[in-house]
Amino acid sequence: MKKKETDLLCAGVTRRDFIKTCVTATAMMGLPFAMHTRIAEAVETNRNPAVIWLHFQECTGCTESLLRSSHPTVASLILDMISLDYHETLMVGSGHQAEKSLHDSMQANRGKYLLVVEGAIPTKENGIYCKVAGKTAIESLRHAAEGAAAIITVGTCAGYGGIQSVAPNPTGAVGVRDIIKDKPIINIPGCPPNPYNFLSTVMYYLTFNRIPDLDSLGRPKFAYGRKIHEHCERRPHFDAGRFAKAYGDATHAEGYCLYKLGCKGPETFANCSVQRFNDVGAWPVSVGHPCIGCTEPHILFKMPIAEKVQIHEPTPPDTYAPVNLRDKGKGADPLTTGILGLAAGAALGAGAMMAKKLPKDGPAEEEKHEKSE
Ligand code: FSX
Ligand code: SF4
Ligand code: F3S
Repeated sequence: MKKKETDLLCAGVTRRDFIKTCVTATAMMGLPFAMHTRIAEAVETNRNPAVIWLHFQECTGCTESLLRSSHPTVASLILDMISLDYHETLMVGSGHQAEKSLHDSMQANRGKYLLVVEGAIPTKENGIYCKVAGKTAIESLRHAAEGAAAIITVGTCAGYGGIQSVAPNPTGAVGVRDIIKDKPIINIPGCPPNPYNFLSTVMYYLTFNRIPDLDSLGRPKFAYGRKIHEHCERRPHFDAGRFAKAYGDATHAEGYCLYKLGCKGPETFANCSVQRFNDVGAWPVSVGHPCIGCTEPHILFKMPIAEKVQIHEPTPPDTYAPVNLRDKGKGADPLTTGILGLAAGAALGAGAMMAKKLPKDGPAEEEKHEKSE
């Protein structure tokens, strides 16, 4: 048995759970099913990258949901895939001992470690509103970013400022990308984000040794490339004009669309309606709460929950056959794509269906190569 596999089993992750998680992550990344073996291999023989995890202005919900959730496999895998050298919430050491771990890891792994950041960074009054070990958040971030290979922000606070940055933004809170300009930054927004999005991003990095394709807000396209409105189970009600009118009334109990209660799904890019949370298939809309746009910096806490969002670019539900309007006349006709869509739907499982949700620009070179094999 390979050493890494032993480690995983010791960490309470069965071989079956491990492969299942790799399959889920493979589907989430929009990669062909067969790639899950390469991902499993990369994790098992991984470089065990050193990770430094900093916390600034936040509620710590991101770490809580990542590591103390009902996802024992996800939590164990995250902790086992990486060498977590510094994490203020989890580490046993404190004071000078903790600072020494941070310093030693940055020295030993210079240029190679991953820096994970949770929480916004206050910039007003020279950053005095958030200090750890006598250093402001800006100082700690700049110092840790210097030797990092890449930075992953976890949560909308670290990505874009989050709740702290809501007007009048008394502390001048901003996201990492407003301060660090010379390092690759991957944003995994959400308040909190789905643990699988973080897990899949790390797995992608370990497998391909590069960061995934990102959208204009620095989010991996495989997880944030589609609006949740496209896969929402209440979408047929939206299309039929059936809307919940009040919490707890008959229309709400019937499961009607939550748009008129303020659902931001039509303008929110995320995979919640597909990936869901807590291994029980739940997500905000499924339990009757409108999406509050927690992955969108211009929506989360910037728009009242009950306010209806303007729909700028209506997108069809995912169940319709794809029709490429821009290339009208060049591709297959809608009837053909409809029949192909039905055949594909019958042939593929839910995981494989995710594989067609590739970024608009198509797969990266390695992925194309994998597909042609
Ligand atoms: Fe923010 Fe995360 Fe929301 Fe809380 O670390 S994204 S307030 S869930 O904790 O940063
Ligand atoms: Fe679902 Fe919200 Fe879209 Fe309605 S508006 S279909 S509840 S995502
Ligand atoms: Fe956030 Fe909306 Fe998903 S509130 S968790 S993006 S459903």
